[in-house]
Amino acid sequence: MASGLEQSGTGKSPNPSYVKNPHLDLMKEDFLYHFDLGTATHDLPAMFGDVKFVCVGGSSSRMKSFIQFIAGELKLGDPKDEYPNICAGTDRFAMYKVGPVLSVSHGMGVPSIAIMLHELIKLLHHARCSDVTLLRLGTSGGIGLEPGTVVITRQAVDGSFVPQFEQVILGKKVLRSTALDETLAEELLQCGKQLNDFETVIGDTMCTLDFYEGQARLDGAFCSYSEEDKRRYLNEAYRAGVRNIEMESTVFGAMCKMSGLQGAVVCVTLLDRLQGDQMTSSHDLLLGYQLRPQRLVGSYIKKKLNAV
Ligand code: R2B
Ligand code: URA
Repeated sequence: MASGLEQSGTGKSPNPSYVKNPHLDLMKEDFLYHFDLGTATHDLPAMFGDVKFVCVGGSSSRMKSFIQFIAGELKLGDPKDEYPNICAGTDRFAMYKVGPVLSVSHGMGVPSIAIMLHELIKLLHHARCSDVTLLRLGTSGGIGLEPGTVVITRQAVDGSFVPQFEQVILGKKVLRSTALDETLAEELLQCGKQLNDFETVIGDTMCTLDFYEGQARLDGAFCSYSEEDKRRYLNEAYRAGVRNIEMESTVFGAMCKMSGLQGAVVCVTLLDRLQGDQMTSSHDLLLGYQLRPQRLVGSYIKKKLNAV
C-alpha cells in the first residue's frame, strides 16, 4: 500500500541543514564511496565550502565542458585550461569546480542520479555550504515542440502524469512530492528570453524508468502497443501539461524538496516525439542543442553573481 505524500524539507529557515538523518551524527567519519571523497581523508569545508551553484548532468564529458565554459563566462579561468576531475579515484561520477560552481555528472536514470544526490547533499552538509542552488542540465524528447527548444520544468511527473516519486523503502511504497521552485523557473525563463537565441518554455516534464517502452517508443527491442496507442498516450501527456520526457527529474525534484535545496531542471529537446523516435539529426546539430541549457544556466549564474 502506498502511503500519502511525505511532507518534508521546507527550505525556509535561514540556515537549513540539507541532510535529515539522525544516524549521520553518530558516525565518526563518512566516506562518500561513489565520489571517492571522505570526511576522514579530505578537508571538505576547504575544498567545497564556497560552493553556491551545483550543476549536474548525465554525461561526464558534458559536465567537463560546462566547467570550461563557465570558467570563461565568470572570468575565473581560461576555457582551454584543463580542470581536474575531483572524483578521479572512481569512474562512477565526474566532478569539476571553478570558484562557486561545482559541475557533477550523474549517469542515466533515477537510481544513478539518486545515489549521486545522496552523496552530493551529504558533501554540501559536511562542507558546511549554505544557500546552494542545484540545477540539472539535460537532454530530453519534446512533445509538440520544435527540436532544440529548452524546457524548464514546472513539476516533474511520473508516467501517469502525477507529480510524485515512488520509492520502495523497507518493503513499502513511499510517495514523495516532485514540485520544483517556481521563482527559480521563472528567473531561468527570463534568462532564456534575454538570450533570445532559442525557444525557452516552462512545462511539466515526464520522468520515466526507461528510454524505449517507458517513453512509448516503437523502436525498442520489444514493443507491445501500436503506433496509434503511442500517439494517443503522447497526446494525452501533452494535454496533461507535459512538454518533454527524460529520466531523472522526479527523484531530482523529490530530493531537492527533502533537502530544502532550491532546484531546477533545464533540458533541451533533441526531437519531437510526435514526429518520431530515432535521433536522426546530425551529430553537430545535437551537440549544438546540448550547449543551450549550459548557455542559459551560465547566463543565470553570471547574473546572480554580478548582482551580489
Ligand atoms: C536524457 O537522456 C538520457 C537518455 O538518453 C537520460 O539520462 C535522460 O534523462
Ligand atoms: N532523453 C530521453 O530520455 N528521451 C529522449 O527522447 C531524448 C533524450
